[in-house]
Amino acid sequence: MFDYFTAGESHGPAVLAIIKDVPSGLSIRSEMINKELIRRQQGYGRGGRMEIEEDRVQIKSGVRHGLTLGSPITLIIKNKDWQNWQEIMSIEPDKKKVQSQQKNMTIPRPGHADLPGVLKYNFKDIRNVLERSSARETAARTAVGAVCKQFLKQFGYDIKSHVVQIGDVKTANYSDLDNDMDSYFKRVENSQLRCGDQKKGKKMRELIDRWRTNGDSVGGVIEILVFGVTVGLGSHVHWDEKLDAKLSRALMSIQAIKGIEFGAGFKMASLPGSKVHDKIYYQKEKTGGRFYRKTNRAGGFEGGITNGQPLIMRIVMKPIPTLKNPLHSVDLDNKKECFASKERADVCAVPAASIVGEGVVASILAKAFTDKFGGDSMKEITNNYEGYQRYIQNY
Ligand code: EPS
Repeated sequence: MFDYFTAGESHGPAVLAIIKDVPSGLSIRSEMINKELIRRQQGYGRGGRMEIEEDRVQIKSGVRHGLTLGSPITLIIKNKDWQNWQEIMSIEPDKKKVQSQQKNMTIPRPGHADLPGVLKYNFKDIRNVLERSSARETAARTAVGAVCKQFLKQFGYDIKSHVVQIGDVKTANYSDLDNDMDSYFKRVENSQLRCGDQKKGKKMRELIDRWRTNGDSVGGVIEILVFGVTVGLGSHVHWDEKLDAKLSRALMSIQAIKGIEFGAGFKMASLPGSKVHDKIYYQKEKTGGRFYRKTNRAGGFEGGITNGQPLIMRIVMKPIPTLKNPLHSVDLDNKKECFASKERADVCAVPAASIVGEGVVASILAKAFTDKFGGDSMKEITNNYEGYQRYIQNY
């Protein structure tokens, strides 16, 4: 369940997604998907495009009277900018020869899919690659993520994210925070940087403004957290069933993401085992016993299986490759050295990617959850889940 694919070009008529199997009886509203789309559009550092777009979903199948039917769900988000690109991006043959009047894009941007894309697909115009490699596609993934979040919410899962680094400005990771978490994450939601530390957020904003003035771009680090996770999702039995690996693959597929770490992450390399592994405790309660930990350096996984602790993941986003002050490149037409194409671009898309990351995590967890507790309807899944919870409590 919850397999999906996306389609659509950045300046084509729309981006869309089809989710293949969703259990029946899940309550879905356009507004809940729109809320996530709006969150994704709000981050600081975006370029002119975000002033044009006003992302709203159209649900075209799989939902009746607000409830899922178990049939594929089609989600469409129109590209408002299509108005300005109808001829260049025409689906019909180019009778007016607009394309021949427009120059092909022939100078690849270092760091972008441009050069490997044209070589692989035998294109002379880089636009044929960049339209699909564009991060516009993440609007569709965010919409899918909203459906998956709604599913997971029924079982008490809560996915949060915040920006912990922009350029060299760093703020505390979740494990180092001693704030009240509710008010911390309220501040994150009210911050255009998605940073819960106001002073650091101001510095991040100044940094983005500086790189904008310099015609450059800047990346950062996002932390994604999941609370309320059941013990036992994923498996140690097969390499491709390890859930931390599945999450890594999905998160690494977000445009411009170049690395991931869980829990204490790369810091583990410099610590002895005794300072890394989370000691196990047991508490006898009225409802049965409970294993627990006082630390969470594992980030919620042992052996590729969720261990009942919150999931903690951090992903690094490289600076956007489209630069106002472009880098050295080579023209595909004449092979002469020159500077890369200048396109309208974002300076920093880290806060926006933080929302995309939440959605991508939701899609993988919804799938893992139904792999374990699967059924055709919400009722059947709920029964399976509750039976397992009873078993765990009585273990
Ligand atoms: C993108 C380039 C920019 C971004 C775009 C991703 O678009 P444009 O080329 O139209 O200025 O704004 O992101 C989105 C449209 C979006 O919805 O996130 C790129 O090259 O990846």
